[in-house]
Amino acid sequence: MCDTFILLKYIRDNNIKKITVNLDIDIEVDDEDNKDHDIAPHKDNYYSMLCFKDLRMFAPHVVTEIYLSKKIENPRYIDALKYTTNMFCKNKEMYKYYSQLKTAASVSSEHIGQHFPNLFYIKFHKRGTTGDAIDAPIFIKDKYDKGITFGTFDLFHYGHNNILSRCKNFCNYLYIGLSSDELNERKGKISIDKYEKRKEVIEKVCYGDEIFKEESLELKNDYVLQTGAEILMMGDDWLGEFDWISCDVLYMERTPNISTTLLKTIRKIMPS
Ligand code: C2G
Repeated sequence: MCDTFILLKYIRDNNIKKITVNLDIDIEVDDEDNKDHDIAPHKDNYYSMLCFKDLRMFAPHVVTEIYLSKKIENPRYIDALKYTTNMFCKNKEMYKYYSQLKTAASVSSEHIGQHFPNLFYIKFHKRGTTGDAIDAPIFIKDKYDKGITFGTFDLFHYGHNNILSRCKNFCNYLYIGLSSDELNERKGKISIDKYEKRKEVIEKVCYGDEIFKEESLELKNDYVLQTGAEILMMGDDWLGEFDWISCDVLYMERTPNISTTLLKTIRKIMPS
């Protein structure tokens, strides 16, 4: 398979389907009965993208995921970004590129109200990062079975809530590695809320199926192996940091304008 393609995941007849749009040549569809329908292969790139738009018109909001193997340079393809919910990038450089594009779009009056998909960088374990990787059925059929995430979750806020709920969306069973007070001290980030209090709060939000103590950053891979997690999920402040871990790793956008640091500052200025 060519290394330059877009993968779309969409829903039709209550079933999740996928289309691979090869940017250079044609379109491949994952099932026989769709082949001669509205997404038949075209030689021309432009028509390939038209097919994508047609699909969106037939059933709005059904194109849920797009996976890019290559940065889109052609403005005609950039249009495709308007028609999807989640966009997965193949490497962190591509992620940074689209992240900047998104930030620029959000502040430019020209782009007010313009939709831009949620961005992700996914590092596939073992499957490499070439075009073949996307043929693995991970995002296509189901959620991952077991997922894992880590954090301090001090002064729990809606940014934490967001990431945990999104992590839970990607897996059936979510492990949360909650950093120990000793680990925080070693990192020079003494938490206001101590371990038991932080754990209690996380239990209340109910996204995690199992919470355990993270004693060391270096043990991440051991935790992954012990739990059998197939995907590690983190915010993009950790972009690329855990690519070495032996499971798929997904980085997602942080919630803007909120952080524990900000809350600590507010507490200092306005002690209760
Ligand atoms: N986060 C977010 N949006 C925010 C703030 C945080 O999405 N506005 C995410 C972070 O990216 C992280 C998770 O919430 O994935 C937990 O953040 P922290 O509590 O700050 O924990 P952190 O110090 O990043 O993790 O092995 C990692 C360690 O346990 C520390």
